[in-house]
Amino acid sequence: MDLIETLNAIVGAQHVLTSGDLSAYEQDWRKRWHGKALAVVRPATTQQVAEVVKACAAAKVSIVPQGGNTGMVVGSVPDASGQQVVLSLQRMNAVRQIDAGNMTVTVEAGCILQNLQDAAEKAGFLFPLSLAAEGSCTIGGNLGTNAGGTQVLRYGNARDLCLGLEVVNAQGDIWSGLSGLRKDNTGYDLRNLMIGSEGTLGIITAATMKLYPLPVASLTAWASLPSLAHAVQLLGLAQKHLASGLTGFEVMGQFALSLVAKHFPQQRVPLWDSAPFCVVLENSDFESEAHARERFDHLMEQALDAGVITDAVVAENLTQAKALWHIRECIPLAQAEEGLNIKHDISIPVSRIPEFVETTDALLKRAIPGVRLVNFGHLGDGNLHYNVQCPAGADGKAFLQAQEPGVNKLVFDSVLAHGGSISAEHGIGSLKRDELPHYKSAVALDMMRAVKSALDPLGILNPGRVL
Ligand code: FAD
Ligand code: 2HG
Ligand code: ZN
Repeated sequence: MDLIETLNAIVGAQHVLTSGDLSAYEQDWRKRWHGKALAVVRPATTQQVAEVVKACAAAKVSIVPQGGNTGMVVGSVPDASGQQVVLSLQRMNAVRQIDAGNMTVTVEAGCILQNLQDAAEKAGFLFPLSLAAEGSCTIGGNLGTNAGGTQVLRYGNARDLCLGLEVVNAQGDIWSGLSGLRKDNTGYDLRNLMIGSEGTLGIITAATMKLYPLPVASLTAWASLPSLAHAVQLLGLAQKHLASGLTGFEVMGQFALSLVAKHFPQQRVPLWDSAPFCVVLENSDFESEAHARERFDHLMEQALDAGVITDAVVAENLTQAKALWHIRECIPLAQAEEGLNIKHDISIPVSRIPEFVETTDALLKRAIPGVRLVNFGHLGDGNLHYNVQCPAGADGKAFLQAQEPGVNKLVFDSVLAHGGSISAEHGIGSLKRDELPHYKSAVALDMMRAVKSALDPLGILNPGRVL
């Protein structure tokens, strides 16, 4: 039997896609890469995933695990050879169990993040991982990339929310590690090795994740600020006044907001044209709405009096709060509408972010007259999206071709000089693979290669990604 026939026998021929329009599986979200798959295989059970891996290993055919295909670093699409199998987890989307007493949920890898949030809420809990792609990204992809998003400041990233995994390894064996344990010191931490490995060490088929109490009230405010340094000051004030009630703190540069105003005019972006930066912040309260409002109003008054912010609006109700967050979440979409751009998802100590931006902006503007800089992101986590858009009227594709390597070197060298990391939450994929050796120590890379060859000696799991 050839491989396709074997795969048909395992998952059913209707779930082995080899013809028709497969672009949803073969092209990345940003449309930067168009690959060609030997087949897209859609198993329904962990057992089927294991059999698919065994069949591919026997045929020496490599596998690209895929969830919602919303990744930002070209990690979930096949190469152009037409020889890789895309293993889509989308049909494995069940919420298997909610353990209310243990405050955990066990969920299959293909479950869409928003569906998991909804299931948790229905059971009276909060599942806090939250990102703009939550309507289509999956929990398997979130763990594969160790996704961050807008609540990391309070609840941590995908890794921090995970207690256990079920994984099919490169040999096609199933590791059942779906523990809901908060403590387990029985040797090497395989769970943490898998999380963030971008499909290169194993295929996550299910996970046990932490749940939290739902806050009684959540308030959102939007403030304008004279500079990024003032945003860092506001963060300090908010942490002091709200403590663990501060559940979100996002910064947005004026040009980033102007793109939302331009491409989504139906959204009314507050205060953007009056200041170089705006911040959206969230206060979650476990006492009452009145308590939340009192603390929030006090914070805003203090910030205004101290000249840290120039103006502010506090959402009156949930609809207004959602509208404010929606503006922030629209920035990547508005940037995509504006055209191709060079993305940098960087991590810098919060205290050094203003200096990083000032220095790097100046270097880029000198190197590329007219360049447009899109700054926004998770300031509370020291995670900035520092994206470079071509000069107005220039062709995005030609700009990328001519400038991408030079721009990356300039930005990443500056990140290194400011004690940062070239990937905060999106991962390495194939987009940043060749940059990694310049910014990660040779010793660390050697250890990573040793892990990869020990767990996947044939190199069949997502080759060419990360390493
Ligand atoms: P995919 O894109 O399908 O895969 C991503 C990687 O994980 C690939 O390497 C893939 O091989 C691997 N993978 C997928 N499933 C599995 C599995 N079951 N087992 C092992 N490996 C697997 N990311 C953030 O961190 N924070 C944000 O705020 C954020 N905002 C975004 C906003 C928009 C509009 C978009 C389009 C993307 C955003 N992202 C963000 C990036 C992306 O949504 C995340 O990386 C997300 O975690 C990817 O999930 P996915 O299911 O789409 O994974
Ligand atoms: C976000 O925070 C995402 O919105 C996407 O991580 C970032 O588009 C980007 O650069
Ligand atoms: Zn982000």
